Amino acid sequence: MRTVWDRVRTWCGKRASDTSASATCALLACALLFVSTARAAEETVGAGDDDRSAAAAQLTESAPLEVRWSVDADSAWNGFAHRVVAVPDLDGDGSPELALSVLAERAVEIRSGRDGALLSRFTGPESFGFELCVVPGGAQGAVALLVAAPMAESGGLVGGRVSLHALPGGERLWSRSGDAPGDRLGSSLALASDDGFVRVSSAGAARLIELATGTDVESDLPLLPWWRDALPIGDVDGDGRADFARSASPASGDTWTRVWSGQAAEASQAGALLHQFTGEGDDSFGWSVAPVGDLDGDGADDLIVGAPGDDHHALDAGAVHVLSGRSGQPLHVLRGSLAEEHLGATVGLLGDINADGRAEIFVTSYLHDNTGSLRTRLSVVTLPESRGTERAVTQDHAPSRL
Ligand SMILES: [Ca+2]
Ligand SMILES: [Ca+2]
Ligand SMILES: [Ca+2]
Ligand SMILES: [Ca+2]
Repeated sequence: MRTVWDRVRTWCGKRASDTSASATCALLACALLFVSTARAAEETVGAGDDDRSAAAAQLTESAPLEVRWSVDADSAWNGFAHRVVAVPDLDGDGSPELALSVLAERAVEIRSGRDGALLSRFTGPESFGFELCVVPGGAQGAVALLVAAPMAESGGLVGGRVSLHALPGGERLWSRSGDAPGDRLGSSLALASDDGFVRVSSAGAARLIELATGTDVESDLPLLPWWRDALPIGDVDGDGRADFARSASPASGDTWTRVWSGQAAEASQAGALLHQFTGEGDDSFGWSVAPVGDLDGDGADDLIVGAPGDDHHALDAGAVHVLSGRSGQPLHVLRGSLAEEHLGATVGLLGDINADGRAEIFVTSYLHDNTGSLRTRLSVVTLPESRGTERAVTQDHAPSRL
């Protein structure tokens, strides 16, 4: 799939006259290159594991989409749903919510998981919402949201900023700026394996920050290629240790997602390669990946993979694959139906919003507005009837990628 990648560049071109949008575009370009570079390094590290790779799964189609609700971007190219993460219930209706960023508007929105209603919206500096990370006990035991703005300026310097916000209102609890020009603090975020800390990357190094106060515990930590781009995916082989997944760079033209045994935080000592899933043609399989809990009840966590360039029903209609973590076999496949719909550019588990035992996932797609521009649509979709049991929202849900 060339078009999503192209769209990022197209969007950047359209917004080139807008200084802030240009800065955001520069950041997007850097991030994509960063991912490409990291993954190129990973290819070398992981090459020896390929001998143990599983055969590419043969995917089969399942029932039609059951869309619970959808919300469309207010305008084209505004970066709506650049990042989306599930958040535990905030309004007491028993359903989890979603936090999402509208990147070009420097905004974060909290929306009801039940119906998509806007619960709150708060804004920040340039590139606010580039990364999001849910912190379950971040504000005196209440849920908080860590928001990265790696292109934020402070004192005339683009050092980046990371801030913690109480939910649902978004009140700022603390913020941290980068130390030097070009620092880009907040290029990536990941909760540390020890409770109460988050690992925050900047341009040249990473630091460990205490969530309660925002103060550094360690600084000048090395940027480990494995670490910074590995996605915790749950325990897919049932050995009690969290495993992790990575995908081919979107820019490489390759389409694969690999799953390794072991802790993401220890990814420099990666364990065995458990699965290698390969896409078809230019379907961009692996563009997005997320943990989804144990859907089929076999005691091992499963995963969800987006393929927004899937051409099964129409050119670049897109697809979402739900895969068994233990066997690697497909549990469900959801496909887009319209040309350039790009279903699956962002995917993740929301939870069970109507307590019927069937999981709801969130997924983005694109639709053409009446000017011919593309707007992002965020939808919550019920997975087809499964044999499995439902899990709570994954708290350490890592963001998927644009
Ligand atoms: Ca709720
Ligand atoms: Ca494991
Ligand atoms: Ca399972
Ligand atoms: Ca449900």
